[in-house]
Order: sequence, then C-alpha cells, then structure tokens
Amino acid sequence: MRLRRVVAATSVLAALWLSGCRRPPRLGAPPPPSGGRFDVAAQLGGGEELRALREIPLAVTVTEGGKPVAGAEVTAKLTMPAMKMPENKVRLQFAAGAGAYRGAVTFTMPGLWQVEVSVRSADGSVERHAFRYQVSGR
Ligand SMILES: [Cu+2]
Repeated sequence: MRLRRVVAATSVLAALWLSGCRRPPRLGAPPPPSGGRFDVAAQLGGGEELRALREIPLAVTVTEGGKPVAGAEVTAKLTMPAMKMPENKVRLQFAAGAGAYRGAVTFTMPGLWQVEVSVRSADGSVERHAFRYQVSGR
C-alpha cells in the first residue's frame, strides 16, 4: 500500500520533470546589466504585436560615442527567463546602408522572452545587452 503510493508520487514527479517547457512560468532572474563601451539598440519587427512561430526581422544598431560601429560580430540569443529552451541563436549581418546589424529571429512559443545581443568588437572584447519581449500565440 505504502509502496504503491510512493510509486505514484514518483511518476507524478517524473511527468512534471518531463513536461519541461510546459512548466508554469516563474519569475526569471533580471536581465544582465546593460551598458559599457557601446550603445546598443534593438528594433524587433515593425511595431506590430510579436507572435510565436513567425520569422521576425531584427535590426541592431551599435554605436560608440554616437558613431556606428561596423566590423563587429553580433549575435542574438533567444532565451525564456522562466524555463530552459533549446538553443536559439542567430548571427546578424552588417548592412552598411542601414548602419545596423540585421537578421531574423523566431520565438518558438508564446511568453516572456529575452533577446541577449552579444557584440564582439574587432579588438576581441565582448559586450552583452539584454532586451525583453512579450510574445503572443498565433
Ligand atoms: Cu518555453
């Protein structure tokens, strides 16, 4: 009798653990502090509501003392503060005409997302700036 109860409790725990990203959202850790050498701004989409499972253009401007910084390696890593998600990372390409690094991202589910922009400058120093977005379902 007691053993059966222990087995039942264990399988409930196992089911909770296996459900992974369907766990109820928890409050995540605050984003890492921004700032440093570069000013980094992100423009995600064209101002419309952000939706999951759609490709959304991302433009990131990197400036230093008001001047655009070209030749950096800029990536965007998408994470959810509330849960562990599969790696979702894109490399952005510099578009000289736009003075911005551009690419496209896809949020794989609705919820609160963090876009961590990493800027590796020509001298090898790395700076990270985090932005948070609420993403709705389809
Ligand atoms: Cu998730």
